[in-house]
Amino acid sequence: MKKLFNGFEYLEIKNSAATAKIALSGAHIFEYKRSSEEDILWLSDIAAFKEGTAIRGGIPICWPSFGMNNPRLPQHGFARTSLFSLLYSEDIDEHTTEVLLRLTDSQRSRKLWNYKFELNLKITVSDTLKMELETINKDRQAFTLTQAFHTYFNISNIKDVMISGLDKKPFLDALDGKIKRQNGAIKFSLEYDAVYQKVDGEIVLEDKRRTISIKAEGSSSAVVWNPWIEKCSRMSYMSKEAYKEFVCIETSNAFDDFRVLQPNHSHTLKATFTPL
Ligand code: TA6
Repeated sequence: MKKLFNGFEYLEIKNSAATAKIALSGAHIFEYKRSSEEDILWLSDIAAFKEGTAIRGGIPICWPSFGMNNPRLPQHGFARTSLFSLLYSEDIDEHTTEVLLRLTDSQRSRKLWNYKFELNLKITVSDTLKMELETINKDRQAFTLTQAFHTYFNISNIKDVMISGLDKKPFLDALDGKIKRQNGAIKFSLEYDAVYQKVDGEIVLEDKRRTISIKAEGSSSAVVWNPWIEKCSRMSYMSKEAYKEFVCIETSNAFDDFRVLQPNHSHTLKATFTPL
C-alpha cells in the first residue's frame, strides 16, 4: 500500500503487461497503462486525493444510483466517496494481477440508502483492464440499482475522436431531455451528454493516439459525455481546457436499464477495456 503526502492510500500494481494505481477511497482506479504505452485513463491535473471526495478522472464507481436516478442520494451515489477494504491483490501470473475490494453497508450508508448489501469490485490488470462490480442484496427486501463505470478516457483532442458501435441505438439526450436515435459514429463539436439503451455490442473509441475496445456484460446501456467549454469551466477539479483531453464512455445500468435485486440475489456489471 502506498500513501500520498496527506496519507491518501492507494495500491500500485506492476506486472510485465501493465501498471495501475487504485485508491481504496471509492475503489477508484486512476491509472492504467500497458508497458511502454500511454495511460488509457485521463486524470485531471487538479484532481483532489482526499477521502470522501471523488477523484476527477480514472474510473469513478457510480453506485447504487447513476446520475440523479435516485434523488434521495448524492449525484452518482455514495460508493465513489466511500472507503473500500482490500481483500487481496494477487499476481495470477507474470502479466496478470487481480485485486478485490469490498464495501458493505454501514450506519452512514443506511442513513442514505436503508439496505444491507455487499459490493465487490474485482479489477484485473493485464494487457487488458477488466472491471467486475458485483452487488449482493443482503437485505430482506428487494432494491433497485442503477450504476456505471464512469470511465474517463485519455485522448489526443476531443475534436479528433470518433466513437462507433452505437449506431441506430436509442438515446436520451440529457441536454434537452429528448429521446433520439444514433445516426452513425459519434463525433464532438459541442457539449455531449447521452444515455444509450439497447446497447449489445462492442463500443470502439478511435483516436489519433490509438483505438480502444470497450466490451460489457450485465449491461444494456452506455453513457457518452463531454462537457465542452462552458460546462467544463463549471466542473469541480477540472481545468478549463480539460474538455479537450478526455471523453467519458460509461458502461452502465442506467435509466431504463435499472436492475431490481431480490434478497440474496446478485448482479455483476462487467467491462473490459482493450487498447488495440
Ligand atoms: O455521466 C455524465 C454525467 O452525469 C454528466 O451529466 C456530469 O454531471 C458528469 O456525469 C460528472 O458528474 P460529477 O458528479 O462526477 O461531477
